[in-house]
Amino acid sequence: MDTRRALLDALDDGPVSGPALADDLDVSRAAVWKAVEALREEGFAVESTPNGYVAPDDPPYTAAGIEYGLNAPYAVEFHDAVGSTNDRARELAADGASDLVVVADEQLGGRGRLDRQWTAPSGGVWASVLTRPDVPPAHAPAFTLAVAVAVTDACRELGVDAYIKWPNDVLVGDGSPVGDGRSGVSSGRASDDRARGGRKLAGILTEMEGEADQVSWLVVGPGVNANIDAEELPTGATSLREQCGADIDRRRFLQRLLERYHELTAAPDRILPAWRERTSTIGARVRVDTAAGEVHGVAVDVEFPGGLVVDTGDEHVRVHAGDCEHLRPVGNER
Ligand code: BT5
Repeated sequence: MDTRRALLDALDDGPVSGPALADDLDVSRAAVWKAVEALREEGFAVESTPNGYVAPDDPPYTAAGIEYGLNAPYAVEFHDAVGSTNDRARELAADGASDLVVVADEQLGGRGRLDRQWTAPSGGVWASVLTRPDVPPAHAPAFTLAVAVAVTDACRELGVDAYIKWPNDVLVGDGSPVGDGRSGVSSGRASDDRARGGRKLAGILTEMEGEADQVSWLVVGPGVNANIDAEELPTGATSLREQCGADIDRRRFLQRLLERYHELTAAPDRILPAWRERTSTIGARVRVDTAAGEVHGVAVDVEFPGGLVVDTGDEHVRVHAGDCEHLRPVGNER
């Protein structure tokens, strides 16, 4: 572990004596001091007190702030603005990096699936997690499901009633009558919401490279509309600011998301059961656009590593990728 991260971890446990940390890490006192100075330059205002160095009360949303107190083994690279965090993570993957999260306040060229645009103004949680899991490429969809669960749980901790639409959307509101006070749905958008089965709070873009039987690198990129006005987003989208009526602590939110993602990917058996509990797709009448054509029917299950099982009335069809539309509000079924 490098001195910077060791220092951040030590600060999380209370005041840190520079000389003691130097001894613990077997580095010079000057190296510890340099690490302290570097954190301060990053905006992480380490205080010097008679008991030693102390972390700031209100850590910033920066690399140091996100790594501080993070209970997951990822280093963070933070950008005020970047083209796409997934593109940056792919560059780092090509250089051999791993266990790294690229985070940006704003993306100038955010991407959705199939080269669609992703609107990513300042204030969002735009992140790409780069790992090299020891699994075959066919298992990659399970990582999308895992991060969808992680995003959903982080939103629910804020009191937002988020749920997952297969395969990669996190939505709010299920088309319940407008004015029920549950979803913050504005009347102008109600019919849209019903058609879509909710308003989109987050999306996920997963990309990878691999050999026949082994993933080389995997980038899972959640994008969450956090402290953004809905007017800045495409129609049908919502944000945590809108849902909560106030700005959220993006640092804490991203930490929870990353911790949950790490927890689930370390115990892959838990991913599917957790996903099933948080989705509105199972039980819904759906239309899925796939490369091979449209599939209509009732979604009955999700199977490892992430395929949707659709009962068409004649047979059970397994869909591995595609855009899914809920044709009927799921309302009470959820
Ligand atoms: C997705 O694609 O939902 C995946 C989005 C992934 C974004 C993250 S941000 C961090 C990382 N870096 C990246 O460059 N990307 C990832 P898809 O299912 O194809 O949905 C795209 C569609 O969602 C667009 O065509 C719009 O209709 C809509 N959309 C665009 N921006 C949106 C936003 N901010 N919120 C909600 N919907 C949006």
